[in-house]
Amino acid sequence: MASDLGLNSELLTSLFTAPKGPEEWLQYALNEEQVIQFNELGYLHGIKVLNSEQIDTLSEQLHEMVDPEHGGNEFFYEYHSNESEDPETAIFHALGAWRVRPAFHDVLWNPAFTMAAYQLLGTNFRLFHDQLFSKPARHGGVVAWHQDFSYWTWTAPMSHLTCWIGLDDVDKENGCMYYIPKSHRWGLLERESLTGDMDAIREKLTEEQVTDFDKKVPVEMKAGEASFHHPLLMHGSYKNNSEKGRRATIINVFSDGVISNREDDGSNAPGADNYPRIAKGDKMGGTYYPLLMKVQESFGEIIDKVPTIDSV
Ligand SMILES: O=C(O)CCC(=O)C(=O)O
Repeated sequence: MASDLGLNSELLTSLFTAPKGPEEWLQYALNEEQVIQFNELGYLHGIKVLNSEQIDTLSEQLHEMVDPEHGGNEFFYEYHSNESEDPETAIFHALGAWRVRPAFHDVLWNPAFTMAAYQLLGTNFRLFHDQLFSKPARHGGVVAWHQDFSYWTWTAPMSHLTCWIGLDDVDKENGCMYYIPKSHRWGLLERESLTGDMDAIREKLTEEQVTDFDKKVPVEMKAGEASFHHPLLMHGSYKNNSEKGRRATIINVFSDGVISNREDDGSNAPGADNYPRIAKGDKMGGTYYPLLMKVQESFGEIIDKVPTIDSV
C-alpha cells in the first residue's frame, strides 16, 4: 500500500535544498524588469528552475506514473491516460502527482520556484494543485486556448498563479505553449473543452481580441526552464507532430487567504469534488493546501531587497 506523500509538508529527498538564510534566497530572485514584464504582459518565461539531476529524477518518476497501475494512483485528483478528444492524437494529463512520487512532492518547495512565485503574487502562498501534461512524439494532442481561472471560480478572490516547467526542450515543433500578451486584462471568459477544438474560444471574443491572436508568442524553452502566467492569461498549445516528446509539470498556487466559494453540494463548482473539500466561506488551507512560502521566516529581514508585483 503506497503512502500519501501529501501528509508531509517538509522536503522528503535531497533533490532540492532549502536556502540556509535570507542572503541565500537572493540568488533565486527575479529582477525588477522581469517582475514588470509579468505585470505588463501577464507572463514571464525562460526562468531556470531545475538542474539536470532534478530533470532526470522527475522524468523517471513521471514515466512510472504514466502506467495507470502504478502504486499511489489512488491519490490523484484527476488521471487521464489520454484526455484528447481527437482520436488521432493523445495527451496524458493528471492532477495530484505531489501526493504520489517524492520528486513531484519536493519540487513544490524548490526555492527557484517559490521565490519567483512570491515575487509575482506579492504574498505568502499555498499549493492549489499540480498537473502533468505529456504529449507523445508524432501524435501529441492540443490544449485548447483557455484561461486557468475559468476552472477555479469556486475559489475567491482571484489571486492565483501558474508555473509551467518543461522536462523536455520545447518549441513550436513539439507543441510548446503559446501566450497572448496582455490578455490577462480581458476579464474572465467562459471556458470551452480543454482538449477539443483548439480555437473554440474565438467565438466568445471581440474582433479586437481575435486580432490579438496574431500576436501570440511561442513559449520556447530549454528543459528545466519555467514560465509563469497570470490566471486570466489566454494560453494553449498545438499538436506535437515532431519526433520528440513534450513533457511538463505545472504548479498552481494561490495567495494565503483565498477562500472556498464552493457550494456544499458542488453545484457551482464542476470538477471541484476531485479536490480535498473545504466548506464554502472557509479558508483554503490545511494539509492538502500547504503553505509553500513563509516570507517572514525565510527572508523577512531583507524583504525590501526583493522586488514584487506590488513594489515595481
Ligand atoms: O502544457 C500545456 O500544453 C498546457 C498547460 C496549461 O494549460 C497550463 O499550464 O495552464
